[in-house]
Amino acid sequence: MSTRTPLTRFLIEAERAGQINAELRLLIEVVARACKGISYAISKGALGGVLGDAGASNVQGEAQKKLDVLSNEILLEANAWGGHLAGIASEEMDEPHPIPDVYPKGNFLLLFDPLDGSSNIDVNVSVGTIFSVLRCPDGVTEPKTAHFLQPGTAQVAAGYTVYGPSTVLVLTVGHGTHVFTLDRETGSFILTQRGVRIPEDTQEYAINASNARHWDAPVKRYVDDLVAGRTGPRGKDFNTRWIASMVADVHRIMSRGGIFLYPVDAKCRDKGGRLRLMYEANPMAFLVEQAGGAASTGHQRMLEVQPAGLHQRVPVVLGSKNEVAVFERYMREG
Ligand code: AFP
Repeated sequence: MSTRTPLTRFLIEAERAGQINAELRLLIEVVARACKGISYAISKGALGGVLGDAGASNVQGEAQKKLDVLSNEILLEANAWGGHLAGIASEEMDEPHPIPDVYPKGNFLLLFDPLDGSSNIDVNVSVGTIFSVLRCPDGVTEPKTAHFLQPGTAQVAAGYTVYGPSTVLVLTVGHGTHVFTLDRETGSFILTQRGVRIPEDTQEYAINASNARHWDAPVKRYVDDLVAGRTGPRGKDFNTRWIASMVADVHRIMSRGGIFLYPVDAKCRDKGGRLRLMYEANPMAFLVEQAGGAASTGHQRMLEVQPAGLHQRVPVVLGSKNEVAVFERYMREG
């Protein structure tokens, strides 16, 4: 008998264990199937006519790539008819997307960044999809923005899919973080790691160092001490990586530890930060905490931030929990 555990079996066993209900199981299956479609579209590269700019901008004022638009459409179409959702929010859409009246409504809200890291697509570097699932408030059938503005602690599921050398889905339903690898021969996501544990300490950090002149003093001091290595107050050498695809940088941390930082700086202060709370920071924070790591704004646990806007940005630090605590100490010391 096969010892391989496909995603479907994993989710049925989670339902039997009372961790999820049938509607949430269907939701996750549908999102995973949509991610397979995105993976296949991306893998065509220049042969698929899907590279380059779409010729429009999103709510963030950022130029949309063709694959941003296509990924968003794949996720919207896949989730419209299943009856598991009351509403959808996306980085690519200003307002929440209603479920068409011709379809039944469900009890969940789905939020996603359909293609994170899209500035890397045209140079064939890993990109990904990030998603977050919330409960729709009781009695609400036409959810408005306010109904989505729940803190990260309210998430019932979160995940990302990295479209890299292999396509990997990383998922939590609140009982650990688990890794599934796409078997392209069968089209199934197969469980390849049950119960990720992020090492509590690290010697690897991820930050965009070109922003150094814009950093606040505590951030500058923290990074300078990392660079000083064993000759400085940290007493050990550090290595650095910056892929500029959050999903890829976070997946490295899931795989071997590390700390990821996108602090607020003079360049992005007026926006509140670079990364978005609802569909980037919160799902990643849920996944990282469920894997034994930590995620914060530098001052506050990420999952406890009370959202004020659907596309709100926040400073982000996450990863190996002892290193996140060291960064937070630098921030307290000023
Ligand atoms: P894009 O989706 O516009 O490529 O942005 C990716 C991202 O939101 C996140 O995935 C990266 O960690 C971060 O931005 C990279 O930001 P910089 O381009 O400022 O390094």
